[in-house]
Amino acid sequence: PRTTAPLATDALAGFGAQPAYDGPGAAELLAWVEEIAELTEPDRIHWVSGTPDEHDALIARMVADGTLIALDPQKRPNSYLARSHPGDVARLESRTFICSEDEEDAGPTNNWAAPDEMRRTIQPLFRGSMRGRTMFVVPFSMGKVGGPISQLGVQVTDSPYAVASIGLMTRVGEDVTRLIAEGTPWVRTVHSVGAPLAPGDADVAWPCNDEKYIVHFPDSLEVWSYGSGYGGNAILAKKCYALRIASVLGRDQGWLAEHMLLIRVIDPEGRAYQVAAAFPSACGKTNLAMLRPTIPGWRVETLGDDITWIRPGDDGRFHAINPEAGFFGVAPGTGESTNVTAVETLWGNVLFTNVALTDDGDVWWEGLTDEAPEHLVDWQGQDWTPDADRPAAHPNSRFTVSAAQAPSIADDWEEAVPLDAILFGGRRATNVPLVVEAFDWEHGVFLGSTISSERTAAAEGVVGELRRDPFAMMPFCGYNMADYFGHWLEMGGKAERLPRVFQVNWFRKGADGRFLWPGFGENSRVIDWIIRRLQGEAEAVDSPIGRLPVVDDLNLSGLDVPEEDLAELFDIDPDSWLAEAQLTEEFYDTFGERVPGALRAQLDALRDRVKTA
Ligand code: GTP
Ligand code: SPV
Ligand code: MN
Repeated sequence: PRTTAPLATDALAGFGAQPAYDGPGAAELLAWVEEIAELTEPDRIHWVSGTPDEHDALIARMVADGTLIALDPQKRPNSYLARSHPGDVARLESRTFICSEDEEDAGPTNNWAAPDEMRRTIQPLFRGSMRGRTMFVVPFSMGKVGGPISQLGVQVTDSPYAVASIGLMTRVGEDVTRLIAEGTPWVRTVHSVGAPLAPGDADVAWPCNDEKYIVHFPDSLEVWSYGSGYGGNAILAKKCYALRIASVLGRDQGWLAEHMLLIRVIDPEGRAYQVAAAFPSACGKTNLAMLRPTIPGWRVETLGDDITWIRPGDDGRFHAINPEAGFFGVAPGTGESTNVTAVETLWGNVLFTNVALTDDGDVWWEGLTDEAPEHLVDWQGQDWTPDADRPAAHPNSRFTVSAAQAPSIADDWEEAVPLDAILFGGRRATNVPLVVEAFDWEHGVFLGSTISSERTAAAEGVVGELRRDPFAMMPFCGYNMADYFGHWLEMGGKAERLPRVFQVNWFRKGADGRFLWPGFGENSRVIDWIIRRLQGEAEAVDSPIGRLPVVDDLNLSGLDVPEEDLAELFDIDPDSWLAEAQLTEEFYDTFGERVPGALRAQLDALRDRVKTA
């Protein structure tokens, strides 16, 4: 028999009571929660209030039951390690579905099933899936509560790890429930790890199910996720809502939901510019968001590191917010020499997943320090020494931490900011130069639509394999990507002063396989050129693929990049670009007639420029 009475026996005692709100939306919310509980049959319902005390109690319970390992509070206060099931470490694009009424609306890049059919498939999985567990009801806001660009949602979940993560990544609280009760629209999201417990069953540290479904119903604004506890599959406010569902809202309402970081760049004269950048998963957004410039006088403030919502404003400009409240960042490669801001952000209050544990109760991952400790417990709980032939931390191990904790966070990071530039990038060993500027908005949209990038560990698949990832949104666009390209073109008519568009690539390699560009803090030299372009103070030369810097105009002082590497970083090989154009044509063809004519024309124009160069 289900009870809403608080448990008397554990750390969560005294938390979880149903809030009492009146209003047109209250009954609807209650009815929905009741309906999900009828289906999933939890032992108990806990309404999350979002207070710090409740968060602490939740963490205490997870430490007590073995879900989390507490780190040494002297070394890293209030910080914890979760080790996932070895098969539940990343997003699962093959198990992600966009169930629009019309298959064409999902497009060829998404898995699709008819909504009714998918409901028939997943209903039996959710039936009784929360038995023996607590169902948490988590009201959240993306963007500050009540903000002009913000959106609300509720996640029900049987994963306390997901609840704690949502608490760090979004704004959770009763003020959200109150807005919902008053009638503010909200998105329904349901999550179950798919591991019901029979009476007397012992639980495991990371419950999940071999069968996994991450399902979106864009027409009814719902997300249903089953079987996985991993961030992108379980924190439904993030990729499922803030990108897949929100991109559909953006299409219908005239705005953009993008896989972009958001920063403020301040030049030596104190002039500030806001820049958003779309790079695919594990391709450098968090790092650029926390950039510490190596060139004197420049500063970067962090506004967001993964998702940006953009709306046309009354002033003829685009305005952007970071809808999240935390960072769910890639751990490997994060160290003093690459991202010191992240290292400082992680001083405490962090939820780590799948990193290694040191013998003195702290964490470690590849790249945190140059040398690995002599002994570690790896992400799967096994003894590890530096001569092991496997990494100590999973390549997609992550940290979850409140954004406010970054020393680089802008004072006004919760407010909307006008957008001056948009960057598109990817992980490209060849062809794509360090930086190139679009000729205009339409060409910029073309650049975004042609982005390819080498696969990373952030999702399942072969790491390193080149694949298309237009606008870094391939796994996140909730509708037909050709329509999405069209939406971007249309957005160009919605502001008088559009952001300028650039393409960047920190990952070009020499024939010997080493990165030609030092990256990280040195990327400030590219940002410097981009900002000076906005100011009309830097030169560019037209090339077949866009405007390139005059190399002498890049600030390279104090940097040891050999001449020939620099030349290679900007080399435009006509044959490779014709081959690239051919691949783009084949990619466009997968969408058939739906690709906007303006982009086909851009492709023709690119070929003409390459041939006549
Ligand atoms: P998601 O959270 O998956 O969306 O990833 P992200 O785009 O925020 O990627 P992140 O900044 O976490 O970087 C991923 C990996 O790329 C890390 O291992 C970084 O160390 C590495 N990286 C980031 N910037 C650079 C760079 O400028 N050069 C090189 N060589 N590597 C970089
Ligand atoms: C990504 O994969 O792009 C991430 C991590 O930012 S996740 O939230 O898991 O999608
Ligand atoms: Mn991401």
